Amino acid sequence: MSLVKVEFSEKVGIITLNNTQKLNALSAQLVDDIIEALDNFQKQKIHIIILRAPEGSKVWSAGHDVKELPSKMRDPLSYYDSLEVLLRAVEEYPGPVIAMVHGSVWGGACDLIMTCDMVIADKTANFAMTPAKLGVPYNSTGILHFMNRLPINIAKEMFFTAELVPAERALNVGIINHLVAEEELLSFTLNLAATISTRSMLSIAVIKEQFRVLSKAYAITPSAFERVQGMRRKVYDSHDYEEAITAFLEKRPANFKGE
Ligand code: KFV
Repeated sequence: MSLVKVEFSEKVGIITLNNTQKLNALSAQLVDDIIEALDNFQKQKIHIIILRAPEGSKVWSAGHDVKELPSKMRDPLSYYDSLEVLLRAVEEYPGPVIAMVHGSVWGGACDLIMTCDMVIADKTANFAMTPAKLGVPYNSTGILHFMNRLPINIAKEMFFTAELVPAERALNVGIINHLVAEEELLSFTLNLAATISTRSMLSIAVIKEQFRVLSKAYAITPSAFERVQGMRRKVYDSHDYEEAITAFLEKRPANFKGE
């Protein structure tokens, strides 16, 4: 059974993450279902996608499925990890992908909404970037998503504290485009999609691709890349990584040692 619900009109497709029992944690299966929905919409030439959770969800998505993170000694966010595959599918969709957010957004799901082209939210929305709570060495493409979207001090605060950023502040710092009343969340998002749908989709698809290519146009030497990978490895080989994942599964705070 699919973990997403799909609906569409002429140019707008809606994908609802529909695994609320698991707080829409981004498991490999949920990710596969989102990607399949995107592929089908692309074949049907649906130009604009809205990504949402079911109405009234307290949690929009709990982020990467922690139970699917490797236990130790393996990069938890490698190129083919399900979250990474999803982020690329959203970035490469040849039309706008709009995140419509009611409820809290955690970790990898926060990266997902930052990868969407726009974010519309109501006052229940809040956003936490939690790898430091789980001892996870975040990957460089993920860091870049935040650098490209937010002032660096705000991105660092999110990563270092792992605390929820409430909706009003998320608007002020640029995480979200529009903060709207709860009862207007869907109509506002559909209106925005309707406006975009009157524009040239060819032009928008090319501009979106330009933003994607140019926002990643950073040069890095092979040795710098290998150094970063080596530093990340120290983290996923560490006591702290193993301890934090175990602590999450045992529903207790992690006891970090910094090694
Ligand atoms: N992965 C797997 N299972 C999860 C999960 C997750 N991310 N988040 C919650 N669950 C499970 C949880 O273990 C429990 O399962 C059920 O969902 C309800 O969660 O088998 P169980 O015991 O029923 P509760 O009881 O924790 O729900 P609640 O008290 O309402 O709290 C909700 C929330 C979201 C505050 C809490 O579940 C939470 O803190 N979840 C983790 C959020 C998080 O830190 N996500 C980031 C994951 S790591 C990540 O995305 C990445 C990429 N990274 O680098 O770190």
